[in-house]
Amino acid sequence: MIKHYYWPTPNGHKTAIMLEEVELESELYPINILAGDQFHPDFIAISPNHRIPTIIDLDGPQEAPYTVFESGAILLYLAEKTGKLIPSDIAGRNETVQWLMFQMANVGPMFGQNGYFQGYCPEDVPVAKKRYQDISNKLYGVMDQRLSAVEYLAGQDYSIADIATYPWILPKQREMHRIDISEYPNVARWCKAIGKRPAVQRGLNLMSDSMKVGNPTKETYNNLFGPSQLLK
Ligand SMILES: N[C@@H](CCC(=O)N[C@@H](CS)C(=O)NCC(=O)O)C(=O)O
Repeated sequence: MIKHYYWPTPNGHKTAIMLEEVELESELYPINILAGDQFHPDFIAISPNHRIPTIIDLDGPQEAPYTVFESGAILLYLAEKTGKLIPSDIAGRNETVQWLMFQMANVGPMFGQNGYFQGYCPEDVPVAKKRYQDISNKLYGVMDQRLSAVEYLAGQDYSIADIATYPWILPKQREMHRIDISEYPNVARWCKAIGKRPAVQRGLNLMSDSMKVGNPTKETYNNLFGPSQLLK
């Protein structure tokens, strides 16, 4: 049984999709990051950087509960636990880890900054908007090039690298990041194929009505981007 600490955001979607794909039994623990649930000491005890997603595997290694935070680490852990969605040969495994790291180190943080400056920053900062939009387009270009040669990010098979990346490419994200997908036909093809998977659709549906930031209130803004973030 996996305890799943979750809120329906791009990083949260990754583990929701993964749990559906590998068909592990899970129990949902919503952490409302708009309301500040992530700062509760009980949550920080399992997720020191107060971020969702986080899991506790009640049937962990050494037959004891085992906690994992950071979405990339969770995907790897669940893939290795189940033997699914990551190849077992060294080259195939490393190809998958490489594109997973590409998402964790580039797509997530840079698209996140893009979204902040396009959608939430209380000041208009054109230089930051341009910088992060340019970097986002550049990363789309890298993925498009890769997907012109292979079916999925890690090669010919669907893997945790795709699960990590797909939630950041959804139409809602592209709109916020000011991305024109028609400039990236291979990413568009890949996106369409992944969106057809029933497990992906079920994962994306999990609490799909709850992440409506819209125009954040002062409290919501503070919890997501303001002084609360500094834990002081
Ligand atoms: N690198 C982390 C990022 C996770 C992350 O930023 N989660 C956001 C939601 S998408 C969150 O929990 N925000 C609450 C907060 O920052 O306090 C991961 O991939 O797990």
